[in-house]
Amino acid sequence: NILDKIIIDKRREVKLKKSIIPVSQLEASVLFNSRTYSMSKLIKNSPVGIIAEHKRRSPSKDIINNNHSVEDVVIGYQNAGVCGISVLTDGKYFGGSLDDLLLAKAAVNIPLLRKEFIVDEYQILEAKAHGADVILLIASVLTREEIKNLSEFGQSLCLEILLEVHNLEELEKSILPSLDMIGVNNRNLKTFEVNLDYSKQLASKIPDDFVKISESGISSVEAVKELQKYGYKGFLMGEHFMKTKNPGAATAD
Ligand code: IGP
Repeated sequence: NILDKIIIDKRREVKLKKSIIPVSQLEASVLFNSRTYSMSKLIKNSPVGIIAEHKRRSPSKDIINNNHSVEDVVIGYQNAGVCGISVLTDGKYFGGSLDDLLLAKAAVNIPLLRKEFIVDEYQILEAKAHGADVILLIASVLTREEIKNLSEFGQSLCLEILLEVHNLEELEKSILPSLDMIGVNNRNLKTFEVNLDYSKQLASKIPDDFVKISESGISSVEAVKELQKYGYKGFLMGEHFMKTKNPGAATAD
């Protein structure tokens, strides 16, 4: 399946990067206590916590939007009043880059999530060095031990952690105090099947200490309202905005 392929590529990518820019050098470019924005607090205090995503393409949909500059998209999102922005930094499968994250950081002053397949602390240092406030950890590709180590490392850099799950087994193995938000991905990353029922089914199993996020396949106000009934405070939406002519304006609706 595609996810296994992505992870193999990621491990290779990190290894290569480490041989070019060693950890010590990357560490030197990180401002360890630089200011971060709390996405979880903004979402908790918002009536509708939208996290809008910058996504050019995806393995399931191919090209979604290739016409806009990152700056235009993220400024549009910020003007629309979203609680945070997710920036895809994977190049091969999603057409993103760490430069996109840096450009977003320079353009807006709301929380940014590095949307990446994180398998190594190195990528967390990169996230910090490029202006991220939040990192994503995907439970299906990490062991409990890895989730613990990576999330604690992220928090030590003042980053918040969004942990993504897709089923009960992943959720149960992942519950740790070092997480800030738990997201249920409505898309199965192995088959690309999308169903909001995944969020509905898992909602009651997520402890209340974590801000609940529903991710993927959300495209209407009705869907958001329905998911709110299950306790979801945050909604990660990409394609619905990106496929329009003006992603920021679509978000304002
Ligand atoms: C956004 P959508 O269906 O609104 O474009 O989904 C986001 O949830 C999705 O891009 C995503 C994702 C991921 C991408 C969720 N988890 C992990 C890459 C890796």
